[in-house]
Amino acid sequence: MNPLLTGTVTASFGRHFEVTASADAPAVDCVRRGKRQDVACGDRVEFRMTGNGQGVIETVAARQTLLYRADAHREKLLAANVDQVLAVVAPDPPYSEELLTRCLLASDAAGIGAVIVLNKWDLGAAATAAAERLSYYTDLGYPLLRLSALRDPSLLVPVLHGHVNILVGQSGMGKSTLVNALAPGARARTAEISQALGTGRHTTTATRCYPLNAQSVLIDSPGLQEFGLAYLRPDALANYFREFAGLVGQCRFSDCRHLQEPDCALKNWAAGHPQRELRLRYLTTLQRESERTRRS
Ligand SMILES: Nc1nc2c(ncn2[C@@H]2O[C@H](COP(=O)(O)OP(=O)(O)OP(=O)(O)O)[C@@H](O)[C@H]2O)c(=O)[nH]1
Ligand SMILES: [Mg+2]
Ligand SMILES: [Zn+2]
Repeated sequence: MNPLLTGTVTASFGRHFEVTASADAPAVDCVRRGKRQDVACGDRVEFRMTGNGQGVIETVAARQTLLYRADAHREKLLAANVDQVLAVVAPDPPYSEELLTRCLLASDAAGIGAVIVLNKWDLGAAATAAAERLSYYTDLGYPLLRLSALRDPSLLVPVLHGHVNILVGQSGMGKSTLVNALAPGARARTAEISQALGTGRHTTTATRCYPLNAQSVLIDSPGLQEFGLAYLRPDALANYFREFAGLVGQCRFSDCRHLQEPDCALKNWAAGHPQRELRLRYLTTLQRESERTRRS
């Protein structure tokens, strides 16, 4: 049997992984031993070369962080050992505030710092309107960067420095365009949204690490349409909504689900404020999803 080697997963294509042993070694195309689905881009692994110049991943090292999503049926790992999430949104195509909320919750739950990147700042009034709505999130403490990947992404350079960063967001937000603008030598495929959606496929199909410099990495990921958080317990969810966390113990009923109960501190606080009410609806939607998963 070939010897065990150590390396880092530098790209993940569903069931195939690119493993890189060192900066000057060629990446090895690996599969996971036993077809287990427990490997993510950014994982440190032990692998063996197999006869045909390919490899098999034998073990996955303990992780510092894991960003993942899960619905009732399965888990999807986004990336391991990342320490900063860039939640990328844009005015066109319009971003989903619910998806953004879910992405921020996943980051908070994983103990990973999140920054909101409003891309396509060159789009004028629509971009300004998006920034106004996003001020709700800056009030919660999430940093917001407004920039144009096409014109000038340099605001991101100091933010990325010293971190393992992942770009997360819907298709068409400009994640790969940012990679191409920021990572030396990167040539990630990008496409018009009409093209991407017209074929029913997202432009980026793999999660891939791009080195920025000796201290920093930028990971590109395929556009998301949904972000299941079934792993967050129903009664713990409110604690991940930064504006609701401090109100949780103040409802009249200690087991309040913040739906129809009287004297609900969350509902009272949100009443008459559309964006707060929207966030409360996301919370109750997530609670229902999580409860359903636990019953099934
Ligand atoms: N006007 C404008 N268009 C941009 C900007 N950044 C990206 N785009 C365009 O948006 C489209 C989508 O960009 P991509 O980088 O492919 O988007 P993506 O987020 O990687 O999409 P997926 O890989 O499908 O998840 C392309 O046509 C880009 O040229 C920007 O700052 N301003
Ligand atoms: Mg892309
Ligand atoms: Zn309540």
